Formats: sequence, C-alpha cells, structure tokens
Amino acid sequence: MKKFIMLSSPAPTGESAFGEGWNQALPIGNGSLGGMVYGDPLNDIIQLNEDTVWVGGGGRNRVNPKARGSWKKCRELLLEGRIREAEELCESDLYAVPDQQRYYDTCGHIRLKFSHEDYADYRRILDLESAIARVEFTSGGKKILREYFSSRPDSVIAIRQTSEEKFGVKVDLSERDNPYYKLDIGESGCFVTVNQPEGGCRYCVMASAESDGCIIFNESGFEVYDANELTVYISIRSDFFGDDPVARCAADIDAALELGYEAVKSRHIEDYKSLFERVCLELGGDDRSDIPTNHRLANAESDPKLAELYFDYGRYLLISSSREGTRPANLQGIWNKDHTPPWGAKYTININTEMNYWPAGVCDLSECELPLFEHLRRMLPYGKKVAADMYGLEGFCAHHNTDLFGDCAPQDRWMPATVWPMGAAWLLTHIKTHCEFSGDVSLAKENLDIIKEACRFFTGYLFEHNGKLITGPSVSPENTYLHPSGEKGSLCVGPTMDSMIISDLFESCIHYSKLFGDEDELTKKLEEMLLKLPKPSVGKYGQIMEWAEDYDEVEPGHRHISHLWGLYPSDRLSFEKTPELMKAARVTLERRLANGGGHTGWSRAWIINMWARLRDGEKVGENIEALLTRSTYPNFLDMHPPFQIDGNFGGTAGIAEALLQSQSGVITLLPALPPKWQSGSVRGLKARGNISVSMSWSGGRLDFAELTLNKDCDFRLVIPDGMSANLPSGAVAAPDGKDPQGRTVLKISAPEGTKIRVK
Ligand code: FUC
Repeated sequence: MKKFIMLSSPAPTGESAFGEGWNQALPIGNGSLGGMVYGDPLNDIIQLNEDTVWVGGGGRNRVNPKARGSWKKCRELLLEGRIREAEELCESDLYAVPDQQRYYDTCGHIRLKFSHEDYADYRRILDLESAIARVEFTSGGKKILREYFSSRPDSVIAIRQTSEEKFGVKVDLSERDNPYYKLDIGESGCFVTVNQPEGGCRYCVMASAESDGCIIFNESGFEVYDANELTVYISIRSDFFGDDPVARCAADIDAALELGYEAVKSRHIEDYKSLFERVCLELGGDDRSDIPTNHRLANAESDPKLAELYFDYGRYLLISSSREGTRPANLQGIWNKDHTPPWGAKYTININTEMNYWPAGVCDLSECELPLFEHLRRMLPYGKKVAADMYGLEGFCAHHNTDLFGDCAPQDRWMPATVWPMGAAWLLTHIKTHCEFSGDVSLAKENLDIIKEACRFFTGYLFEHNGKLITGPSVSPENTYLHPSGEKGSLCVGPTMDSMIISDLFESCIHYSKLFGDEDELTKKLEEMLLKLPKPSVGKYGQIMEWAEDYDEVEPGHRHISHLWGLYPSDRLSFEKTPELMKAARVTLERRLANGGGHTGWSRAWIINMWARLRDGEKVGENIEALLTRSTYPNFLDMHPPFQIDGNFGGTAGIAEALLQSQSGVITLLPALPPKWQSGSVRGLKARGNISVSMSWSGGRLDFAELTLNKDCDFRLVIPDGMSANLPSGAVAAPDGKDPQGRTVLKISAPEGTKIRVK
C-alpha cells in the first residue's frame, strides 16, 4: 500500500475540534453518508453528515413579484449607461424574497471515550486504495488498531477497534447543539431523531455495536466493557424520500450486524476498488511516504509524488461524495461541521459545482457525475417557474446557486453574482462532455427536453444590440468594471462568458435534436440565433475582453476568470480554431496572475486547467505547487479558505489535463507535462470517445502509449515527434495535417476493442 494520507497525531478533539481541528480530521464517505475521523486514541470524535439533511424545506417561490415588470427596464438603464440606477432597480425589484436558498446541515458528531490510559507510537492514515481510515497506536506496550469506513453497499459507517488487551468505551450520541433532537433506545440501537423546523426534514442518527465484551445502553448512548474487539455501526437517514428515518436506520444497522464486520468490510472494499482501481498514476521522484503528508506540503516543489497523491485523493473524494442515486457533491462534498456553513454548503453554479465534476470523465468516473443530471431534473419545474414568474418567459433558467430542492431563483443580495440567469445553461453543458467521455449518447437523449427548455428561455431572453444577440441584465461572475463615466458596476449586458455558454448550449441542442430526429421550430430558430451570438473580442491590453465593452476591471486579479470559459472547460478557444484568441487568453491569464489572481483554491485549480490548455507545462507545474503549498489544509482538503472541495476536484482534473487532452476530437498525449514530472506512467485515463489511455514517459518525453477503444470511434491523434502508431488490422488511419506544434496528426477510424500502440 502506497497511496495514503498520513498524519502523525490525532485531530484535536477539544475546544478547537469544530474550528481548526476539523481541518486535520480525515473524510470518509459512501456518496451520501459522510464522516470526519479525528482518530484520537482516548477521546475520539466522528463528525457526521448525510447529504439530504438540509435546514428548511423546499417548494418555495422566492421570485420577487416586481421582477417581471422591471427586468427589461434594468436592461434599458444599462444600455443608457445609467449603471447606478440599473443596480438600484435590480436590488429593489430583481433580488429574490427571501434572498436565501436552503443550506446544508451537519448531523452533529458521535464521541467515543476509550478506557486506555495513555498512548504511544501513533499513526493515522487514510488509505486511498481501500477507502479505510486507520489509527494505530500502543497503550501499555500493547498494539491497538482502529478502522473507519463508510460503506455504500451496506449504507453504514463502521468503526472497529481491536486490541491485545481488554478495553472499554463510552459511546456518546448526546453532544448536540441542536435543540430539535430526542435520544431513544430501540431494538436495533440507540438513536437520535431530529425534527428540523421551517418545514425541514426529520432525520435519524442510529448507532449500535457488536463486541466480544459487554454492551450496555444508557441515556446518552452505550458503554462497552471487557472487549478485545468492538465494531460500532452508524446509519443516518432522513425523510427526504418519504421514508421513516428510524425504520430505515434500523434496517441498515440490523443488516450490518447480521452480515458481520469482515463481510461489511470486504463488500465496501470491492465496491470502492471497482472505481478507484480504474486509473493508476505514478510520478517519478523520491518515495517520501514515511513523512507525514501535512509536513510534505511545505516542500511540494521538490516532491512530485505529492501531485500524484492529490490526484488520487481527488478521485477518492469524488467516489466518496457522489454516486449514482446520491445528491451531487456540494461546496463541501458531503463533509460539513456547521449548522450555518460557509455559503450554505449549497450548489454554487457559477463555477464551483461544475468544477466538482471536471475530473469525472477523464478519470473514468463518469457514473459519479450522474447525480448532477438527476439534480437538473429536480431543478426543471422550479426553473420554469422562475423563467415565467421573474422574466415572463418560456423555458428554464437558474441563477448562480441551487439547493437540495432545486431552487433556481436569485440567491443573495450581492450585485456581482446574484442576477445571472446562466446557471442551468452551464450545468447542461456537462451533458455533452459526459456523453463524449462515455461514448454513449443516451444521457443526452434522456435530457434533450431540459436542454431544449433552457434554450427556449434564451430565445426569449437574448436581445439584439449592435447586430448581436446578447444577455442582460447579467454579470461576469463575480467581477466589477469601471465604466468610462467613472462609475463602478457589476450588472451589465453581454458579458463574454454568457455568449460562450449559450453558444455551446445551442450547438448541443441543435446537434442532439438532429441526431435523435427531434428537430423542430426551436432547432431552426437556434441555428439562426447562433450566427448572431458574439465571439470573444481582444481588448486594449491584448486580453480577451470580459465585457461587451473594453472596460477595466476594478479587481484585475479577480479569482473568477469567467471570460476564459471558452478555453476551459469549453474548447471554443483552441490553437487549431482560434490561434489569435489563444494569445489573448495567455495575456488574460498572465494579467490576472500578475495582479494576485489564484488566491482561492478553486481559482488556482481553474488556472491549472487553463495553462494545460495553453500547453504550458511549466506554468501547470508552478500552479500545482501553489495549490499544494498555499491552498491545502493538513487533511489535504482544499482551502478557499475556508474548506471548499472544488479545488480538490479542479486540481485533480488539472493534473489529468496536463497528461491527456481530447477536446475538439483530437487526442494529445502529454500536452502540458510539468518539467519536474520527468518520468512517470499512467494507466486508464479516459479520452473522449470512451478511449482508455495508458502511457509511460521518461526524460520528459513519451516512451510508450496504448489506446484501447471501448467503442467504435473516429478521432484524430497527435503523434509525438520520432514516434509512430501501430495500428492493427481493422483500423483505418490517414495523415490529417500537422498540429499547431508541427507534429503529425493521424485521422483514425477503428472498431471497438482496437488497441493502438504509439512507440
Ligand atoms: C463563488 C466564489 C466564492 C466562493 C463561493 C462559494 O461565489 O466567488 O469565492 O467560492 O462561490
């Protein structure tokens, strides 16, 4: 076992336990049931979450009743340059009432007080190969081992301690800062039920145990005496799906007790490995796995293996926080210690939720993205109501956040973000990417109705200005410009990002409508409108213009780089299609960084992906080091600050993007290899078309690659200088010009099962 996070001390379980201490706890999860493992030998804590436990209920219509009559007036004021008046009108008439969506809640924690008097030889690891956290120590010279995991097949968290000497433990579920709870003892274990106010959910946290010792239930949990081994099972269920949470928990716990620890554990490992083992990355460099991982962070620049670990951790986190049938990973995945978490630990959809899913395709974890599409379906009725009630338009739209219930109305009262009707459109672009990676268009077929509804909204919402169709009132998330009048503004018409997103959305709608024989009036209309959508322009600094006019930014180092959306995640900008804009994209990125950009983890992660698309391995490497040294907590979770999981996922995607790119139908191997990753190998990355790619390299140059087609596929492949592709019979290949770096490009058409070797 080599792939693990290791810490040399427990996370603090005293006063700072739910402050800084939490950033040292290690996350376990089965997609919906999450735990943060503190691993204290004497006084342990597992902080708990379940992904449907949110504060408050759904079904609200928060649209401001004045919006429908005012949003066009806002647009007119913006066109007249009356920014302040437009923003005032926006505040009074467009902001939603109330202005907040629902937020994700913590399920509290469970405390385990052990009878050991002291401890030595401590080690705590999170084994990424089996998704098990382990704590090892000695007490009185005797070895003690504790294991923790959250099982998807059996829907329980299991905590197991084995010891050569007898021990006891007090398990306490009653430490709660939530007034709405009640503790009971039932046949299956002791349980806490919580009835959330404001139409919120009812949920249950249940715990029980199996042991060779004696178990006695009491008013705060249970105690165990004279044990050499003990397993505690925890289940959490809410009534989100209409079930009785207590009955569901009891069924989970009874089933786990019936199966027994070894069976529960092996089922968990098998389930997890089926996803995690699809990919294996090895970067050269010294093996420093005996040094605590948090200590290694300070020397990231001389430790390429740390990027390998970050990559593996990102895959671990995605598998642990988002599985078919669960809610999508929110701002904190599923791990949240607060009743009022930062930004509500919601789904912020002007970058953050999308970033969570950037690694899914390339890391061969496409199934983990399915909750996103299920969520879009949940959003649809709300988003149609928002389009109708707020804008008086047909179709579907969402603003920059959504919550468990799929709320699509504006969130917050914050001009740089709140009124931006592009959230659903961006999320919907994931359908095309998902289909490209999986090589299967059924997801697009199932969801073409939602894509069409989103497009329908824009057919009514876009307006013609100087011969172009643009958006407005909108924002370029979340930046502020300097108007030539001297006024500052955020609300605007025609930000670059909006046109890019809408262009991608319209193109997919047209493409899939034709593919599925589902063309209609809308298809024709979109084809006409597409011609009038603006392309990005180059401004006075040689940069991509962020707004329709070449305004200066109030914050030139702003964390959002929305106007480079076409560079990444989209491929509207590329060396092949838009070489001039690629130069401008580079200038844009350099300006942002020169002015302090990349100061949040997710911003840094986006920058890594953009440099990878710009094929600059050196910058990719520098920014990965910056992500590790400046934006990573001791538990390796991403630091916004505070903790926000998007940077983990965006960073993971960026590491993959440095090794393999497949956008625009062209596969490029090692497109942006950081110079410090001199040698390495990777197995099982996915290129679009459902092509598995394995490679090895040394001296910074590719030695060998093998592409396995999991479907019939047509694609182009860049052949590195001095190498050639070995194609088996059945595959057809023809030279197809050169890539922008002057390398030969082959156009290949081959059936499922073909293996192509590049040597
Ligand atoms: C966006 C970002 C913030 C933060 C929040 C959750 O609004 O600009 O930095 O990540 O989402």
